[in-house]
Amino acid sequence: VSTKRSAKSTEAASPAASKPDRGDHERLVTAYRTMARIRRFEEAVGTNFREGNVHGFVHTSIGQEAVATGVCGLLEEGDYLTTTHRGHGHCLAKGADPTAMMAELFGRDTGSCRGRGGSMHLAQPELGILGANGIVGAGIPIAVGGALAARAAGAGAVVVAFFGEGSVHTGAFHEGISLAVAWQVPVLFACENNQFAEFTASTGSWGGPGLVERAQSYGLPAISVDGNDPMAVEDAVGPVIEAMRGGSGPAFAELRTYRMSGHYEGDATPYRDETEVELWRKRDPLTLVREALVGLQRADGLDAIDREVEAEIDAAVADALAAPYPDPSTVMEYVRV
Ligand SMILES: Cc1ncc(C[n+]2csc(CCOP(=O)(O)OP(=O)(O)O)c2C)c(N)n1
Repeated sequence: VSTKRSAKSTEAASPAASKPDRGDHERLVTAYRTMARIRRFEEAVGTNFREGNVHGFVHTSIGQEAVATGVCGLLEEGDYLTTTHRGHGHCLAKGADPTAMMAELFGRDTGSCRGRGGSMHLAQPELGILGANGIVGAGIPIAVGGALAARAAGAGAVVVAFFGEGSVHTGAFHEGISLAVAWQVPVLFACENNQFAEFTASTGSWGGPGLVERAQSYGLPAISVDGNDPMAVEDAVGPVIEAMRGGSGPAFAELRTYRMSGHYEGDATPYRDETEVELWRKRDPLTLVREALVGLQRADGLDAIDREVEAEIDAAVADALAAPYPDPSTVMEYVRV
């Protein structure tokens, strides 16, 4: 790629971008801890990919932690989610155990899918995690099916379909959102707009109006939120989820964020503009929450949280490294033929 393509996002420099300065400090600390766990997990995944411990392609969500944290913080145990090839943060924020997840990425027998799935096929149905997915858009119809089942069960559960803005070009998005509106099932279409789909800036990759207008054209309510501010995400998405629990139909939320990682580990990102990256770095979700707590004079516990999280993830890596690979004789287990 010879010409750097800018995502032309104005969010980073925009005075309208929200700052996480609302709410009490406990909400901020809780969000900080969840985001720090995701950040540290993703950093460890990157290191271990380079060291050859993580197999296959791996996509991290560094910079996007406030989306997973804000949305999943609103979910209850009985709620469900589907996610994508970039789903580690969503799974952790929904309650997945980092030790079982790390072992899964390392292909070990102690992994959450016994080492069969890896990063792009993480799933823990017992936690409501219906699955990551290597096929762009493919989690969306699964979420709609989950929402149909949830409504039939009658317990007020909701389903969140996480997907990137690149997925709105797929037939699965069109089919899934159309059917959800027709059936009026409780699914939140959570579109994580991280400004890029692989190596293509999102701006200019569609000719029509924005994501919200596109979603509204299907006949469902749609909002757009600062996805680098976990409090803004909670405040905006909370009432939407509550309405769905009360029986309202599906809804769409664009969460505006920025992928600080490459598309996959090892992507040197020659296609993007460094000035833009630097602007977004100033709006790093962890930095924003730390600054908000400093402003409230309540940041004293954050370094201890960092140390706890680091120890937890280091232990997860050590555990994964020590765990056995699945025995070759079990290769046909869990496979339907
Ligand atoms: C159906 C399908 N088409 C193409 C691909 C190749 N592919 C993998 S990730 C990706 C970009 C996805 O962008 P987006 O949905 O915005 O998610 P992000 O990577 O930004 O999180 C593409 C095109 C695929 N995996 N599946």
